[in-house]
Amino acid sequence: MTTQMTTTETTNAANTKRMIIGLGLSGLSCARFAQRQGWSFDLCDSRETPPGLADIQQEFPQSRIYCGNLNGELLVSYDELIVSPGVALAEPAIQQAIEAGVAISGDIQLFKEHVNKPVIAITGSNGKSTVTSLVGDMLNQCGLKARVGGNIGLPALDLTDNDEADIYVLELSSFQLETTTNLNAEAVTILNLSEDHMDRYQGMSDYLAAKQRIFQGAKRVVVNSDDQATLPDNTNCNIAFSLNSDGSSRFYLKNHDGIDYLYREQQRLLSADDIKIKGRHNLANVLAALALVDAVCETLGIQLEQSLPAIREFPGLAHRCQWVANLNGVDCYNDSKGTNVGSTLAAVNGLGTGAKGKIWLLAGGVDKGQSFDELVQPCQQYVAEVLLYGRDAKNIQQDFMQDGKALCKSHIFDSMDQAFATALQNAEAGDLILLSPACASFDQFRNYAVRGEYFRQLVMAANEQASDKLSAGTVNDEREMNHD
Ligand code: UMA
Ligand code: ADP
Repeated sequence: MTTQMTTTETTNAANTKRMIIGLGLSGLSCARFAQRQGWSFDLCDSRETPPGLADIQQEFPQSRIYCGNLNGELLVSYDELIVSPGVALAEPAIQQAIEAGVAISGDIQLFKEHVNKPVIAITGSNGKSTVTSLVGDMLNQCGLKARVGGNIGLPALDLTDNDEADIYVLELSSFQLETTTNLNAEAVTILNLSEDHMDRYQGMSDYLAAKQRIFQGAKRVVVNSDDQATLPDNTNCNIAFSLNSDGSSRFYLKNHDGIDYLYREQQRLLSADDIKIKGRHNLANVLAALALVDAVCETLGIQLEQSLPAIREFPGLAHRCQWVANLNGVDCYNDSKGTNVGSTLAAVNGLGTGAKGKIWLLAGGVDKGQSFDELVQPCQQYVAEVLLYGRDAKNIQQDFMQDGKALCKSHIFDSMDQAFATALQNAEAGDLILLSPACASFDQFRNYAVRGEYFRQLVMAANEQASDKLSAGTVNDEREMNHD
């Protein structure tokens, strides 16, 4: 069934009968917003006992709360459904309501209708959080008050509790965009497109169609010249960025005497060596951030040059190709946020290029319906062995086979612990151990951050053992020396 996306601009009428679907972060931010507006509303969640239910009942005593399977008959009795991103519009009960003419909305729709400050909106398959945070830092560096939220973890509506912002920077997922109409943002971008969430979409064109809703009413569109899928149909007001210097993009990378520099047209802005976040994918992220800030300079009365110190200082976000420790010459990286093939490709290529040794890649979890074929070539080039664990490890291994032959070396383990122990046993000085699962985490962990922290602790425990051994060795050596 194709999801019907008949989202409408909502009415702000206090007497509209509203149902907020989903009791996660977004649903609760919508409920708090609705309460601040003095609207009446009910709440529901498809889970029998959503987390924190008792507290939610206490916080919203005026609302009826329905838990368990969504009920179409109930939903058609409302004027508007405010649907959380984790709930698919394809749910039969929601489709029944849409067919009956019930309006569909979401937290970003409410946000856009309430806020009248400029908005920068960022989507894409990978790099959203990195670019969103960096753009926020760059604007703050220019002396503005930029507030950052959305899919990055802080619901957009939670930013509206006071009105101090000069500009909002929002990370938006395809799920959020499905319920957003005419965002009318000052500047928007689809950073890149690769397979993700194929369990929620019928294919890439369905997934892209959701992302393209970000273009609706946008004043400026930042496009990635290296990824044609990011271009809107109307190309009038685009600002392009590219990792190539073929002259077609306003922001680009160019090499002089072995050093990459970032340019705006003829102006050299900064050197790649000045940027702390590593890998070519991160240079693309910085170019995108520069283009987005450039797009709002005139409106906000700032100069792009003012923002550059924030780029030099940006340390990167946790769980994204984050260095953890060096264990006897083996660097360990936590890229737990690598939850799809595109991000793991970027991590393997980014860390593999220039590495002295090979990568021991820990991957696996819940595969979200994607194909892992694209990983074969970079794994052949840079990876010693792919150490697989988690629910869909077998699916990944199957994609690494052709006519019964393994295209790259892989092994399935019962747990991440075992995979890590094997990597550690076999890695030689100069090699890397990289957790970049290419999968979602929720078969074994609460979320990617918990998974990344678990990996970090495995590394730190191994680090302590190694230094205990070292100091035991030192003591023994000293004893032996004394004895002598
Ligand atoms: N759920 C149900 N039934 C319901 C409601 C939720 O089973 O009735 C389940 C969902 O399937 C999901 C979980 O509960 O597994 C959370 O869903 P939610 O819609 O309540 O999620 P929120 O807590 O509101 O968090 C959402 C985003 N989560 C999703 O889109 C799944 C968060 O992005 C985002 O930070 C937050 O809003 C604030 O805007 C997370 C994410 O994984 C990090 N996003 C995806 C991604 O980045 O790939 C899109
Ligand atoms: P998102 O918010 O889109 O998930 P993040 O900035 O959190 O993006 O990064 C998620 C994962 O994608 C990390 O593993 C990171 O290393 C990788 N990544 C970041 N930027 C890019 C990019 N431009 N292209 C491909 N992968 C990227």
